[in-house]
Amino acid sequence: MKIDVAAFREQGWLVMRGAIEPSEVAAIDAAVCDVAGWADTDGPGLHHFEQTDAGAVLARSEDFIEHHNVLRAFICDGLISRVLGELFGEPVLLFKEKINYKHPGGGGFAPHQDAPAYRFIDHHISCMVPLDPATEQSGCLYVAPAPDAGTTRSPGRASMMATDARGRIDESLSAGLDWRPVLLNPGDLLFFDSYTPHYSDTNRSDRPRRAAYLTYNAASRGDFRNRYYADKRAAFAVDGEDFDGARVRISIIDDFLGRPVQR
Ligand SMILES: O=C(O)CCC(=O)C(=O)O
Repeated sequence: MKIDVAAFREQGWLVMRGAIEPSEVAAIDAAVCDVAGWADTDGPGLHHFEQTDAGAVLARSEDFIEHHNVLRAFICDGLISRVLGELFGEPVLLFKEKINYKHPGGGGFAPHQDAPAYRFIDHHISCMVPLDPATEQSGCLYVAPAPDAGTTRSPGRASMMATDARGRIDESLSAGLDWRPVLLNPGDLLFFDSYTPHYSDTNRSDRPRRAAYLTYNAASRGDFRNRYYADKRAAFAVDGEDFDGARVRISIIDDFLGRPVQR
């Protein structure tokens, strides 16, 4: 399968259609269900819930690869890390892994770039692996070229846009971006740079819109995964599980628009 490295560098994202065989998609789907089950049974992983009109639902799971062989092999040894090797121009290491479940009524994400949320190193590339159709109704991602797209992205912070205190792209700037919906089906992959502006809406469909997001860095920069999760868990222990009681804290930055669970 051709990997269009030039297109990725030019626009900051790359869609590969039908990259994963249906049998492998089915295996990943089953594995994601295992991880979701851990959230209800005090199993491994870092899990976050949100309130919807239908009740409290699982919003995100992270930090699970040590506990699932199928996911570890897919994430660390499969096609995705090979494609990332081409995009970075060198071997890669996993920085973090997460699943966003986006149940019906689940929150969207305000316009942001991921770079400020991913501490310790200034350049990452993520791969979105949809497990359900990502449509405008179900809350697909919208991406936009960064204002200086087309310049070299690695390893500088040249494409970082001004943010507000919550870490979201300033509204005056995000309003002027050329946003494009990324419509995906299971089996497709979306690769995007940690400086690529993106946002998504609430899921207005009647089915979950699950997707895994797998984030990598160039191996020559070092292995930061353990440090990232130690830091994130420590920050959550200090700062709690919400921002101002109004929005669930699932990231280092305040970009998620989901509501805290009512207790
Ligand atoms: O899953 C989504 O709808 C958006 C995900 C996202 O932007 C994030 O997790 O930072």
